Amino acid sequence: MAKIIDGKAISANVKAQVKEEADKLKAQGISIGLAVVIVGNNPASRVYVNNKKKACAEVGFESFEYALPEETTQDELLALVEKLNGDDKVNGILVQLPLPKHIDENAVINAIRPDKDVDAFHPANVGHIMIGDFSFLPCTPAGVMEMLAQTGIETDGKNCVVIGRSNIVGKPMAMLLLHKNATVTICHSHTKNLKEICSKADILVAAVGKAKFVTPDMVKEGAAVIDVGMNRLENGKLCGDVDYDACFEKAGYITPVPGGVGPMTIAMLMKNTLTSAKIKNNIK
Ligand code: L34
Repeated sequence: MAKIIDGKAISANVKAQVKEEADKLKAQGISIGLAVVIVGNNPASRVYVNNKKKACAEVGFESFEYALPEETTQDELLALVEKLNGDDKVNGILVQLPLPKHIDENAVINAIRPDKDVDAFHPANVGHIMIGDFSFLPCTPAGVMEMLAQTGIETDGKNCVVIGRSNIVGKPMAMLLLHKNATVTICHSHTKNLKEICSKADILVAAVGKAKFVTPDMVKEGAAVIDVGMNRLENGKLCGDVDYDACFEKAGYITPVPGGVGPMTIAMLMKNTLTSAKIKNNIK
């Protein structure tokens, strides 16, 4: 029977640490600000952005929301990013993805100043991560690593399988596990023998975007099963990429959805914003 990894509790620990440090900075007259940009009316993005603003309030950051209409042009969005790049009150800039189809996401990501890129999506930061010399880690994979660490799940020498190869989760997730001495396999839609590969994983990370994709035959007895999926079922319920109920008996550890990786993503965003402010003010 699996032990549930409580993302809410672990994210609360991370946010408490961030708040403690933010309070120290405040005492020195340094305030910390995060700009959150949302374009269009994606209801899921709205929820996530609201959760980010709420977290800012919890840790004592200022948040500046820019909610732009669906019809916003790429040039208008780039102009806003440019303005935020130069705004001294803004330590971190987050442009919530996905963006409307007429906007080139890469063009927007490339426009964010790397030292304010608290998502760590800019190619300069991606490169730093690849080398292992970084200030920011992408929030979701960093959140997964924090969950593993706080739960006492060893990565050194372990077989880790990541399902999904997105720039936001799959690829950086694999790299962070590699930095912690795991043997890492990345699976994707063209992978042959997916079940066989997954069922050898000590740590299985699902980031596919398909509800209940991971079934018990893909899970090794006692494995840690980390669910990055955030799928909305027709009944409006949230569901991860893992068939949670079916895998519960076989897994050693499992993350729920909601209350698993989602809150961790937000806690790590707070940590990155703090880091950005510390770097700017030469605080170690
Ligand atoms: N730029 N875009 C940018 N940065 C990110 O880090 C994200 N991501 C992903 C989507 N687009 C992004 C997020 O913020 C996914 N994501 C995210 C953040 C928070 C939550 C889920 C996804 C979250 O709060 N999840 C809650 C449930 C929320 C609900 O009720 O819908 C949970 O408990 O899992």
